[in-house]
Amino acid sequence: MSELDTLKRRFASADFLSFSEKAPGFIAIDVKTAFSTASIALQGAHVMTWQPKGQKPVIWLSKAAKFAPGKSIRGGVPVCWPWFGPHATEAAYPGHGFARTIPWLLVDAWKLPDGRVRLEFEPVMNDAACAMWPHPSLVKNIVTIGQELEVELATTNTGQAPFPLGQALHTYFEIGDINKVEIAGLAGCTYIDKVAGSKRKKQKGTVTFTGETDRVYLGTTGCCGIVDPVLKRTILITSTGSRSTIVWNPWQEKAAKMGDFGNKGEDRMVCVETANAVDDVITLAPGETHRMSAQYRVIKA
Ligand code: TA6
Repeated sequence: MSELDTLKRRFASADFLSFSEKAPGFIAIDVKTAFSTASIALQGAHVMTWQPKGQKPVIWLSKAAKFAPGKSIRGGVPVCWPWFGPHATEAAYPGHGFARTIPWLLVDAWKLPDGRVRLEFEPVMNDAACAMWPHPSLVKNIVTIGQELEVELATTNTGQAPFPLGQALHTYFEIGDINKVEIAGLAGCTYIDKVAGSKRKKQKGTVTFTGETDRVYLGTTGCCGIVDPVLKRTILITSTGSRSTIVWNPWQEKAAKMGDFGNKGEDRMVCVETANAVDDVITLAPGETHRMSAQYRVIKA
């Protein structure tokens, strides 16, 4: 029996789930709740879309996204784990870790008493992943879909030695116009400006966009907002277990080089990523579990 048929059979009673293939062997899970709809790729336990009823999509997915085993999806909520950015010592290792490009299993899915739907995923650690990550560990991605979207990464050190843990929920948000949005809540934070030679600067006021923007904010407090005057809404982002926030828009030239943003897709997206990166990388002691979560909610601007 195929993996798709196995999933359909196992979750046949879950009337809030349906399964399909976006491409051969590339399984997507569609979730319908009383509050919103969402879709999640099994590869990477990758939330691709989330749209509350009465709202435009909140999570952006490129119209030119590629759905192929081992290829990261442009958009959604990529899981960057167990490192963020380039590997500390191995240049040949994939940027942002391997979690987003390996298969994951849907280990459970259920409806909460309040009508939200919760799905729990675990990765299938193949030989390549184990070779890059020699630390005994478990990781779960727990996605809760309702009037809000919540994504939580839980990592447990099951070994006898501590290890460094870098991670990010590399979330792409749908906006009306990158030239007009502002990000509030990061004022006063130190950030690494990756388009200015990784110089450390201090954020003054809100973040606005006039060109390629790639910043790692450090020691962030866990709450910021994307103020969007075009879509007349604010997307509130609250997080737990995270001390870094990355803000990214590639702008036209870099987006064109990446080739999977579609026609001016970069004008309609901004990444605000909940993370632990650079100075904020975690050292996870044996037996310890670290949880990092992000919650997204739309309020009228
Ligand atoms: O989070 C920002 C960033 O690190 C940028 O530097 C850029 O590389 C972006 O991630 C996209 O990375 P990806 O591997 O998904 O193309």
